[in-house]
Amino acid sequence: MEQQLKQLELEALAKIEAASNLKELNEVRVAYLGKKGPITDLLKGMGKLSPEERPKMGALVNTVREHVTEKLETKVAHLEEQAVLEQLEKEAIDVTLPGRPVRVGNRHPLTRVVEEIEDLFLSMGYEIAEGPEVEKDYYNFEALNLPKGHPARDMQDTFYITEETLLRTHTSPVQARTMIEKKGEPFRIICPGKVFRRDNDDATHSHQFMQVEGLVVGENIRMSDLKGTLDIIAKKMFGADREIRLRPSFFPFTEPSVEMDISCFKCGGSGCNVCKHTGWIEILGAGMVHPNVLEMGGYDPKKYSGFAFGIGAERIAMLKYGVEDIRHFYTNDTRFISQFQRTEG
Ligand code: 2NL
Repeated sequence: MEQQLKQLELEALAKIEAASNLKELNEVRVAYLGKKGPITDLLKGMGKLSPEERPKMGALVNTVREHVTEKLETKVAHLEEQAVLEQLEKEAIDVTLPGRPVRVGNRHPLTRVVEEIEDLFLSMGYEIAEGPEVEKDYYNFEALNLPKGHPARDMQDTFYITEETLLRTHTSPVQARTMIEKKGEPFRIICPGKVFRRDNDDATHSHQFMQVEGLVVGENIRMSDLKGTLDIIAKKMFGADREIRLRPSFFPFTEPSVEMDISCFKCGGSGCNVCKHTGWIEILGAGMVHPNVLEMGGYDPKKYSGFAFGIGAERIAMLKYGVEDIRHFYTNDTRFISQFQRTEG
C-alpha cells in the first residue's frame, strides 16, 4: 500500500508539472484529490488495516495529499502570474516611439509687416482706427478733396456696389470718419486694412492689397514733424543706418505732397539690382493735409494742420523678405507661407 501511495504521488506530481493551463490543473486536482479519487479511496480503505498500521498509513496519506496540494497551489500561482505577465506584454505601449510632430503655424508675412508698423506707432502714442471696407463714395473720395469728375479718381478706379457705395480704394475714408468723430480735438491715428482697386493682377499689381495710413492733426504740426516720423519708420523697418530722401509728388488730399525713398538696404547706396542702380528705393507717399480735407473734417485750417502718409504693406514685405511676386501673398501655398518662420518680434 505504501508502494502504491508513492506511485500515486509521483504520478500526480508529474501531471501537475505537465499541465499547461488552469483547466488541466483542475482536472488533475479532481482526478487525484477529488471524492472519487484514489487518495480518498485509500483513506476509505483504512478501516481494513490493523490498528497498529492505521496511524502510520494515515500520516502517510496526509503527507501525500499535502505534497500534491502544495504542488498544485504553487503551479496555479505560477500559471496566474504567467497570465498576468503575458497580458502586460500584449498590452505594452512603446513609450520610446518618437511623437508625431505638432505643426506650428506662423504669422503671414503681411501680418508681420502690419503688426510691426502698429507696434511702432502705438509706442509713439497713436491709436489704431478701423472702418468699413464697403464705403460711401463721400468718405472715399469727396471728403478727401476728390469731387465727382476729378481726374485723379481714374487712378483709383474701383468696384462700385451702387452709384454711392464702393469698395474703398484706400484706408483714408477711415481717417476722414475719425476727423468727424474727434470733433475738432487733436489726434494721432494709423489705419491698417484691406483696400481694392480695379487693376489687372500681375507680379507687382493686385486688385486687393493692404495699406497702413497714418494721420496726425493738431496745432503747429509741421513738415519737419512728418519728416522726423518718416525717418523713424525707415529706420525701424529697414535698419538703423537707413537715410531718407523726400521727392515732390502729388496727391489730391495733401499739399505739399512727397514721396519717400530710403537708401538701399542691400548695397547701401552704391547701386545694385534691388535699387535698380539708383541707390534709392521708393517706400511710401505722404504730405501735409490739404486745407480742404481739414475743413471737411471739421478742423479750421487756420488753426490746425496735420500730416498724413500711406504705406503699401505688400511692397514693404516684398522688399524686406525678397518676395518677387505679389500674388504669393494671396494664393495660400503653405510652401510659401512656411518660409516665414516664427521669430519673436
Ligand atoms: C500712397 C500714398 C497717401 C495719404 C495717403 C491722407 C489721408 C487723409 C488726409 C490726407 Cl484723411 N492724406 N492719406 C496722404 C498721402 C499719401 O498714400 O502711396 N499710399 C500707398
